Amino acid sequence: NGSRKSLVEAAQAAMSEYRFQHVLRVEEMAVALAEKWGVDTEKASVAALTHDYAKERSDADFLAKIAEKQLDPDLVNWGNNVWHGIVGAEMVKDELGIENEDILTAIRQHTTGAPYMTTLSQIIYMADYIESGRDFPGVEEVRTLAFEDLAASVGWQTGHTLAYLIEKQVPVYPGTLLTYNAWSVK
Ligand code: DGI
Ligand code: FE
Ligand code: FE
Ligand code: FE
Repeated sequence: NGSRKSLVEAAQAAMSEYRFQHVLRVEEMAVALAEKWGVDTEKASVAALTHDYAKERSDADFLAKIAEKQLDPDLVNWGNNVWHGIVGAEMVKDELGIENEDILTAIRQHTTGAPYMTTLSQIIYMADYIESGRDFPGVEEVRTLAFEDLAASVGWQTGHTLAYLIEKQVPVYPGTLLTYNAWSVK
């Protein structure tokens, strides 16, 4: 069930202490953003506590879930970074009993974003990026921006993530490109 204590325990059991501490910091930031932007803080807490639930699962687990749930067949061509949100949401649903589609969609979209994101989805996408343990050039500016213009902060993250992937010569998931086109300043 979805009580906070049970979700904290499920997250802790599913991942390293280092990642668990990241999850708790994402929850803190997501709740602060939810208060600022008038979103249900309990939904923000549940989505944050479960967003990386599947991050340490095996590739075989993800491939089995893609087949079981008949997800987009192209997903098999990607890897953990793309799977742990999109496919991981199915594990959160099936293993933790989270049925709320707003929460599941926010988990699905937390890495790649999407052309349309609810305020909850935008909050989880941003909280993951700007939680207090993150440190990269511009983090203070984008933290401030998320509390002033949430949509602009989504565009900021998407542009910087795309530039980072290209700089690293990492393949860009098509959904990430759709997010960039939708949220970059025209
Ligand atoms: O799970 P976290 O580390 O907290 O953060 P995340 O889920 O936002 O991102 C995980 C990784 O995914 C990060 O190193 C960047 C990478 N990523 C984001 N978009 C794409 C991507 N990797 C690929 N290959 N393609 C993408 O479009
Ligand atoms: Fe993640
Ligand atoms: Fe993220
Ligand atoms: Fe995360």
